[in-house]
Order: sequence, then C-alpha cells, then structure tokens
Amino acid sequence: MTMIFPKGFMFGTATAAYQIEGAVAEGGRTPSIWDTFSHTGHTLNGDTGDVADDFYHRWEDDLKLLRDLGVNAYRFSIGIPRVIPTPDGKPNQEGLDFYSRIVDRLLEYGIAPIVTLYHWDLPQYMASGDGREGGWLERETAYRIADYAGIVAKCLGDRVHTYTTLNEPWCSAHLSYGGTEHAPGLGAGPLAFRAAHHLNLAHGLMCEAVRAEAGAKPGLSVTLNLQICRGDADAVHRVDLIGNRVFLDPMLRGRYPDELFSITKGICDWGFVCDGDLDLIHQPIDVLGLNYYSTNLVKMSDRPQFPQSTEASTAPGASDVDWLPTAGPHTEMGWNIDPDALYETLVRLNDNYPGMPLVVTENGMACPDKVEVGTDGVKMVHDNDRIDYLRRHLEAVYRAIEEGTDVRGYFAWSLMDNFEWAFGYSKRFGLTYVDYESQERIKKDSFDWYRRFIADHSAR
Ligand code: IFM
Repeated sequence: MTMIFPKGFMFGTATAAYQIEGAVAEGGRTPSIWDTFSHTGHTLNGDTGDVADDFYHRWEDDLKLLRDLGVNAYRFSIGIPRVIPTPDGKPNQEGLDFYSRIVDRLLEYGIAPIVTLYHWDLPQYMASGDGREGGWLERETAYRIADYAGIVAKCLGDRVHTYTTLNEPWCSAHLSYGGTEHAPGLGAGPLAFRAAHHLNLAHGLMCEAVRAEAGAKPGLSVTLNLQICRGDADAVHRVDLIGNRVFLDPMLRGRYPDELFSITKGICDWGFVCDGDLDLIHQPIDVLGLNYYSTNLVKMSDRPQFPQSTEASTAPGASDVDWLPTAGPHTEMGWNIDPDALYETLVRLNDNYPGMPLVVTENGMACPDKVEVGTDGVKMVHDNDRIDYLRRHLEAVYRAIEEGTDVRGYFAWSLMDNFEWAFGYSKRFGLTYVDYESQERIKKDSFDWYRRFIADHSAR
C-alpha cells in the first residue's frame, strides 16, 4: 500500500535525560533517585547512568544525527536535578541554559522540540534514601514538581512545540512503589495507588504551571504506557482498571472509575484523594501520548492477592492476575511482537476518549546488535529485525489513521542505544549504535531505513 501520512505528521525519535546525558556531577547537577538506585546494586552488572552516552558533552553531534535522519520532531526529557539541584527549589541557570541551547539548535534544524518534564529522575532530596518517605508517596512532591515545570516553561517558553508532563506514570507508581524493578524499588504493593494519585495530581498542576508560564501556544500532553493485554476478559478488565484507567480516567474524564475503588477495597482506602484534586487533574490537553512495545497475556489467578506486577515471579502477594508467557517471536527484552495491538489500541482510545488526538511517543525494539566491519573498514550494524518491527508498527499506525483515528505522530525509541534502567547497558534500542568504551556512534541499517521511510511517506 502507498502510505502517505497526513500533512504535519510528526516523525521523530525519543530519548530521556538520565538514559543518555551522563555528566551526573557536572554543571551543578545533584543525584536523582536513579543515581542512588543504580549505585546500590539494583541494576544489571551494577551499571549506572554516570557516563551513559555522554550526551551532555556530545549533544551537538548527536543533534546532527537527528538532522541526518530527517525527523521533524525530537522528544527528550529535562533532567530535573540539573535544573533544580537543591531542596530550596532555586533554578540552576547552567542547567536551564543546557536545555535552552538544545531547543534553539533543534529549531535551527527545523525539528520541533517535544519536552518531557518528568522521565523518572526525581531529585534524591525529594525522597528518603530507601524511598519509604517522600517521593511520590507525598502530595508535596506534586507541588514541587509543578514549581519545577513552571521554571522550565518560563525559560523555554513557546519555543517548545509540546510539553509532556509525565512519562509512563504506570512505571513510576507500579514498578517503583508497588514493585521493586524501578527506583526507589519499594515493593509495597497497594502503595502504588497513592503514588499514582500524586502523579496524576502532578500532571494537573504541571499543566497549569506550564500554561501560566509558556502561554497557550505550546501543546500539553502526557505519555502513558498502557498495559495492553490479551487473555481472559476479567483479567484484561482488571489490568485495564489498575494499570490504565487509574491514569486515563482522572486525566481525561475527571474521575476514577468506581470499579477501581471496589476492586481495591480492603487494601487501599483512597483517603489520599482530597477535595478538588480531580478538578485539578482533569486539565485540557492537546494530545495523548502512547508508548507501545508489546502485549501481555493474562488470566485471573486463584490467589487473592494484590496488586499487579509485570513479573509473574515477584514476591508472593504481588498479583491477583497471572501473567502468562506470550507467544513469540520476542525481542531481546523478552517482549512479544504484536503490531495489531497497536492498531487496536489507537482505535479503542479514539472510541473511548473521543476527540483526543494521539501520538505514539515511543515504539521500538531491543536487538542483539553486533558491529561488523566491511572490507573498506566501514563499521555497520545490520538490524533487519528492528527494521521489520518498525515497519509493521508504522503500518499499524497508518491503518488506524486510514480508519479515522487522529494520530499526529510516531517516535522511534530510541535515537541511540542508552542506559536501559534496571537492565543497564545490556539492551540496545537505538537506531544508532553506541560503543560505550569509545563513545563512537555507528548508524545502524535501521537509521537509514527510517530516514528513507520518512522521506518516502511524508506529505509534501
Ligand atoms: O527505555 C525505556 C524508556 O525510558 C521508557 N519507555 C520504555 C523504554 C524501553 O524500555
């Protein structure tokens, strides 16, 4: 089929501050909860973001990669501890200038800056060392993050195309507080709902702060990694409530689903929801971001346990839904490949939350990439599986558009290999290979493929 995406469709790539920047103790930056987490044995091989892709020093060359790629948008996050490094909340001009220069250079290249305000690097001073206090368990965090958002919006203003409040609050609540996979790794089950509510509150407050400082021109959005499940209908519905509608409904409908309260009865009293919170959370936004990689297979468990976790094997008490092995093929993350589910999810979101434009803010594949050296000495990475994955998912997006779903953009995760959180540097998602020893960048075959795809499928 000849796919020409609608005029103005954003083709981009995405990254996040802690995953690429390094320079953790430079430019006035102080530690985040991920510095602490990674330095205390919670990541594969003890990997940390100390150096990562050294983007902090190499950003000018890395932005040239974007220009070569021909994208018209770039989604990146602001490192909060670079911008507000101390508990007094004072802005660090050096940190702000760093991001301001990036925005200017992107604009010079004709690339729309899409700024994520919270991609998991909560300043350590907002949380206790073990995560039991502070952090997203406290309302106060939502207000402090909104203050930070206002400072960024005042500085970057309407040079930014879209401000995204949160990236994947499901991870920041369920993996960070419910489970142990993400910082601070509390493993405290139902406390995840408390964190989720404060994240929702932060979303609403950040929207207000950004609008107050940057005006009405930049778009506002939030990015969710919806838990897309197949399997028995009760289990799918349960995960939908706990993992998806716990964010979607307050943000887009101004209320939590009643069923969420009933299924969490006895383990969560929701007393942390204060009068007026839902009005604050329910802000008009311009676009909803969806990060999509794979699907889960679920069935109801006999165990009367709660709440969900992505890992069927996590401690007893982790789940009352069983997460079953999915059919292959799988990516290096062990995630299945199911492009149809991307199409179905876009269509369903369009039906359930009508009038809300959508953007696929992340999609991509970890592969066991290997560098090969040609006879001419040129280094290459042949990543055909990734090309196939991207192509099939872009086709799924196009199908949804053709059938009337308002999808405004697609961002490949990621511009380059980077620190994959608890998996350290063991998983490579980039269109560009990063040799972590030398920091050399090598364009993979998928880089050239995506460049051609954009050129061939953009409306003129
Ligand atoms: O690397 C992450 C990113 O930070 C958030 N979304 C999923 C990606 C791949 O796991």
